[in-house]
Amino acid sequence: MSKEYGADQIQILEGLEAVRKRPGMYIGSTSLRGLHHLVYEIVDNAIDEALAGFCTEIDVSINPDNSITVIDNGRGVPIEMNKKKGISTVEVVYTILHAGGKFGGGAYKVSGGLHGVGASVVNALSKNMEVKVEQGGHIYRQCYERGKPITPLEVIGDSERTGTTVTFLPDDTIFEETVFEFDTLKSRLREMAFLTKGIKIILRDKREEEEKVREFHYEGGIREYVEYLNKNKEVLYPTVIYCEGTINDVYVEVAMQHNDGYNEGCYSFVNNITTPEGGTHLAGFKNALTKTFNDYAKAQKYLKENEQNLSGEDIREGLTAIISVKLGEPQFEGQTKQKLGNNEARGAVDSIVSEQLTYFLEQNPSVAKLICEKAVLAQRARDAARKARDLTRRKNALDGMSLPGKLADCSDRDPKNCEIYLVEGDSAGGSAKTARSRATQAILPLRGKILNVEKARLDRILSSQEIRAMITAFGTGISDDFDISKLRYHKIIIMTDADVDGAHIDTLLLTFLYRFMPELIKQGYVYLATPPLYKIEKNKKVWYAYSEEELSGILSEIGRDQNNKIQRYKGLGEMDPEQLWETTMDPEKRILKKVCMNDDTRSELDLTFNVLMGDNVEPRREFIEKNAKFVKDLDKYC
Ligand code: 0RA
Repeated sequence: MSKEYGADQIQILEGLEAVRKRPGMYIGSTSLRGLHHLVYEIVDNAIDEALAGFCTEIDVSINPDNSITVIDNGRGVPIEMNKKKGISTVEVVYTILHAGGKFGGGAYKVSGGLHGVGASVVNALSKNMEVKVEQGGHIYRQCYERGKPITPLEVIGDSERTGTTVTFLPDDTIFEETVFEFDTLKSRLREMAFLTKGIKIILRDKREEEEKVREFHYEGGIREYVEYLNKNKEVLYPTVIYCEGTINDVYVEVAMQHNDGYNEGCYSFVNNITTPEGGTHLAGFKNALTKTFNDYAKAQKYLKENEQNLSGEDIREGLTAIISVKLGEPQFEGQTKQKLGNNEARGAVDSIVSEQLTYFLEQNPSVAKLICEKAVLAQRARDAARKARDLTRRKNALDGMSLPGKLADCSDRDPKNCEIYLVEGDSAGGSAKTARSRATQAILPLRGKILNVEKARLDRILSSQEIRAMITAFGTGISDDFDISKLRYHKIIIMTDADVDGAHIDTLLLTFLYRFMPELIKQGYVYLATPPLYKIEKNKKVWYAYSEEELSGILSEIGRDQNNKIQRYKGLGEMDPEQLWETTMDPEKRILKKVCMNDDTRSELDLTFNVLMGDNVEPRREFIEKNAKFVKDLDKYC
């Protein structure tokens, strides 16, 4: 062994050690999120090979032991000796920490995960990993344990095809959880496929007897992404507007289409990674859109010279858009490093969108007219809403905190101790008021179904009694005025009947919170109460069952006999205050479900709410039956 080789070897080991010591620095976290990140990192490498023009298909399997196999049909990682390091390129790629960007002086690498850390990090955090390369008629293989090679790269057979196959088993001494979620991988791989037009990505779950397979392949790329996001909406015009180009080494792609709704859904990406906080690329897009439409609307007299300009929000009302840029050295800013900082991206997106959108509007005057008219209506509604909001603000200022009349507030003033129950119906609300623990539990009864905020403009939303009552009770204000430090309760608990109507009210309330106070959900302040489905009585003893399984469990325990009295609760109203307290409100005994969301899948979540709240009845029913996936069970959460 040469001295130099030894020194390199030490450096490699130190690198792997650093990753294992501080995994969070490299993959964000060791929770479920970090676990899934390992897969994206390996798939990113194959995507790079696709962007370089050599790979058309990526096959991802969750194996029965929760290891992952990623197969691509690219050129195969080079097996040749790396002169500088004295080891094969395969070993370089999978054992040496890369700062991101290029390695081996090879092709322009544009993807590369949240931190662009590469495959060696995945290897370091895996109990074992196997890399197979098919190239030049042979199959080569190297195996690793916790990032260290345990075999040389060796020929193990012949093959006609080319490509790379990576199998890894995440290290259970590092990750808190090691069971992959099919749906999480499905959403991200679908997104990757939309963002890389032409690529075919296949996901297989081999953990069950019957293999589950999903295939994602979009020749239209982000154009099809926009169609997908609008699929449960009425679109305003059939074409997806598309702009594409490269300026100053920034490759820009934008696709957009309006629907007849009022929400804005602009999703931005850098090198296939979502940027929930936006940044220069998104700013460039918004600037171009606002400027181009105002110029056009004035030229065509949809807006008179003396009228106020359309605001960006007016033009983006009901807009679904994907803004995707690819560039060599992305700079991420902000607290969570999710905001693009490169100034060249702003200019590139702005110029490309301004030029191509202007051309599109000239070529498609009927589409242009529809958008301008919608924006002018939005402008008027916004003026009306502003007046309504000013009114509520002034009221608050005059009355101090004028709380809604129907609210039975708690006496404790420390939000950390306080909870508010949003209760379906006045009668259940009455029982809850009697049952509650007055010091810490506030009750706000809501009458019937609240307004569906997916289908109304802000002025109407703010004129709804129930919604105004919630806003004032919470104390935070909404949208731009939202201030979480003013939140009056650290638990907002939705309590509805355990039936389809109750589930519908849950989703109406969650939609309202998600659209106007998403921070409440993000920070984990929102919960669903779980009332029991059955009451079982035998010899003066009482049990409650919260599911069918629980009922049969209890019955088999106490024995099925004639003296059992089984009552099926159809609604909260059937319980007296004491029962309601005991089963659903007592912090010692109740079950609360925490409502969760995560920035990674915002477009999926928006889509979920469209499905729930849009015009299509069928998918909505399906969703309610399958139960909300953004709800996590916190068993016997207190
Ligand atoms: C050509 C050169 C290099 C790597 C690859 C192809 C390649 C890497 C991966 C990873 C997964 N699948 C792959 N297929 C091909 C060397 C690295 C470079 O210089 O970019």
